Amino acid sequence: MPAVPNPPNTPFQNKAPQTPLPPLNHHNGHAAAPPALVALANGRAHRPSPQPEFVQQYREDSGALREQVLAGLRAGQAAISPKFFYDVLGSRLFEAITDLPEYYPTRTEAAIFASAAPAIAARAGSGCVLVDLGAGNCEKAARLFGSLRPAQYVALDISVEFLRATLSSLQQQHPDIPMLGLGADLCAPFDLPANVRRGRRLFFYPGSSIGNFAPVEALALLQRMRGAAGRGDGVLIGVDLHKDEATLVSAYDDALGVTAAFNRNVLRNVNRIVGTDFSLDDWRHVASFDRAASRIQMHLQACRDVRVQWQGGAREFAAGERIHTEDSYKYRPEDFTLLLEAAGFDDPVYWTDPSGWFAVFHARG
Ligand code: AVI
Repeated sequence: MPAVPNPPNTPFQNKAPQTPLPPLNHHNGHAAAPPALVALANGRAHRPSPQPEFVQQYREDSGALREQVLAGLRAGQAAISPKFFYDVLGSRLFEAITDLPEYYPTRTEAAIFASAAPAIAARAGSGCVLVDLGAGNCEKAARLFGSLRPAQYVALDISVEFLRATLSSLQQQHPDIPMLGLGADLCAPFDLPANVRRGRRLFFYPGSSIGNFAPVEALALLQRMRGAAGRGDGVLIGVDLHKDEATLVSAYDDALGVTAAFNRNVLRNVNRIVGTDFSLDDWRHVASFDRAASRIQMHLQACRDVRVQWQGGAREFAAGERIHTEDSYKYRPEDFTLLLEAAGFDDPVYWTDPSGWFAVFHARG
């Protein structure tokens, strides 16, 4: 896919004058110099603030997206891919989920990063190119900047539009770290553009997003990371661990109903994308734990007989029938270790919390 880089930064951006000029003053018999010139000459020039670069590699094919949704709706077991959760409202609802008392993964992972940061930096080494594959609001990576001191921060999302505001304000807080927003699809082979600096790379995939892939797909994703990683590179991945069923189910079926809203919102997004006529009142949120597969499953269940129509088609759902919307796999540490090794990574280690609910893995390329 062709890269569409933003206009590059101007060559003089961020550069201080190379030879300091003698200080100017206003009492030398000449007319007073303009303040900006005085400031420049005194080495106090107002520098333009650094800006992140943005590259959009992924090109959305709206026809293919529509076909993908309709194929899922027509299937025997109807399904909608979890990628359709994340429209603007869905992304906000997800952020709200991460604040819920029942949703332990985000705060548990943050506590692990906080306590293990020196050990992570000791293994991964500072001064790497930090490639954040699950950037979202970039908060998790930003908390590691102090210990990792990255030579460049690359934030990846399907659309750079989701990254623009966050990355621009992060860049103001960390003017010394060059930043790149990359619009790319994790499910396609990694083809990092030339804007990603050479040097040791650390692929960062926090938040247990790897759990939203079935294990064979997770293996394929890890293999893509391995393919992009050279000697000395590494991966740092957040993984939600297997635990008691009640804790797991309440994390995905909270008392306030935020996860239910997040799940049902996918129907609004599908109505927008393919022109279906889902009525949200007809559907209720269901979260259950499939012990054999070690995964939380989310469904939308029809509250009554429902007919859903779109241009050129329709589907009847009987009361109680379900649409599958998400799996969230929960690993045992030894199983995720095997997955990393099967993908070709070496020397995997992990850090966990005192309850053993979540793990952060590091492995070498
Ligand atoms: C993004 N992902 C890791 C979340 C999870 O826990 O599987 C998505 C989510 N779905 C419901 N709550 C959170």
